[in-house]
Amino acid sequence: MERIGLVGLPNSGKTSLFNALTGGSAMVASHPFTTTETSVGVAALPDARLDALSEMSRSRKTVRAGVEVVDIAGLVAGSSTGEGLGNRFLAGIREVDALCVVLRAFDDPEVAGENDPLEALGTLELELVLADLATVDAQLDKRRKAARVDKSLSAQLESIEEAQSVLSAGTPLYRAGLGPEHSHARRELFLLTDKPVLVVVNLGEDQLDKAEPIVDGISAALSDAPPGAPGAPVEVLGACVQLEAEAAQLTSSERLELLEGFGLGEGALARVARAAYHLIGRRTFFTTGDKESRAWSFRSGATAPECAGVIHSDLQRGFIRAEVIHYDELLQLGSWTAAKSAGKLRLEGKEYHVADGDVLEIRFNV
Ligand SMILES: Nc1nc2c(ncn2[C@@H]2O[C@H](COP(=O)(O)OP(=O)(O)OP(=O)(O)O)[C@@H](O)[C@H]2O)c(=O)[nH]1
Ligand SMILES: [Mg+2]
Repeated sequence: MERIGLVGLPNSGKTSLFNALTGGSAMVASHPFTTTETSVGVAALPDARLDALSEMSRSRKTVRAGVEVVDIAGLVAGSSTGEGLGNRFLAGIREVDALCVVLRAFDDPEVAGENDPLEALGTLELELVLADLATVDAQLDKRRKAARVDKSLSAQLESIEEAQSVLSAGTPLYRAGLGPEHSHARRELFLLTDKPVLVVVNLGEDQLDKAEPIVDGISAALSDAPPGAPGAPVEVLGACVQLEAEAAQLTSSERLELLEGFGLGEGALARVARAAYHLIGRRTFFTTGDKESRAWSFRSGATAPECAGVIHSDLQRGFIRAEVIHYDELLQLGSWTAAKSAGKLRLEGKEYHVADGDVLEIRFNV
């Protein structure tokens, strides 16, 4: 399964965010480099659609989809050449499919380090760019020679050269809007900035009323792409990680009360988890019945048999067809039986591409 990795300077609140998202208990401390080994956890994905289905079916159990999150060691200036925990950081980040950059904005004299999120972004991006540039430079000569002999390698060479010119200008590849087909050609280089990115600005409680200008400032800096680049916008979310972490320990009604007291609605964790889930290309389909209602995670673009295989390999092997209805239509009709008698269940075969929000029942035979 795809994973999103938390990346940031020491003491930016990565592990606090990791624990809050995953219900984990990895060590959090006010000194830098508290995290030395990566930890992996699953963040459950709040989903109002699932809650509504579960209520409709009076399900005894409700099972959420999840997104795998990796807590990575902190990065400092010079990490690309081995400062701090440089190598460990680089290894951790190479293994994930998307990055969640955590920038510290909160001010706390007890916690070592700076709280200028823009400067932190600059430091992080520079290290990532330098590490990528070193990788690209080490490969280019060899690949140019190879492409002279084997012309089929020239498209790949071109996209690596393109990456070099972007990186040489100090721009991370995720900002350059190069398109997924180029990224595919560069995949075997495992470049750090060739992954989709989401930014979380870790705000202090005292900053919640001025969160917008802080978050907007980071968004503006990130949209500063090279001229002409389509540049997919990077999503930036503000969160008071400490407050959210405390709230995550409470029962759901107490949590809502606390967060609403701060004007935070359902809280930022749900938004972070959802943004991460979408960033790594995950989508959700549902199954619902009196036993359980469940959200299943699938890769965007998957077919009905592939989705059946997410439930159980037998269902994929023996797939005959799927009965499908979109969740909102089902909710309107009020029950699976009602949908069936109204003739609203579509029968879909092996070629059907499942849509986010579809409710499925698989017919199979093994
Ligand atoms: N005041 C305040 N402190 C926070 C907040 N988030 C985290 N902290 C504190 O900052 C310190 C560092 O938090 P961690 O979650 O360990 O940070 P980290 O980024 O994982 O740090 P390393 O693993 O050392 O790279 C801890 O003392 C936290 O309690 C916040 O929103 N407000
Ligand atoms: Mg940590």
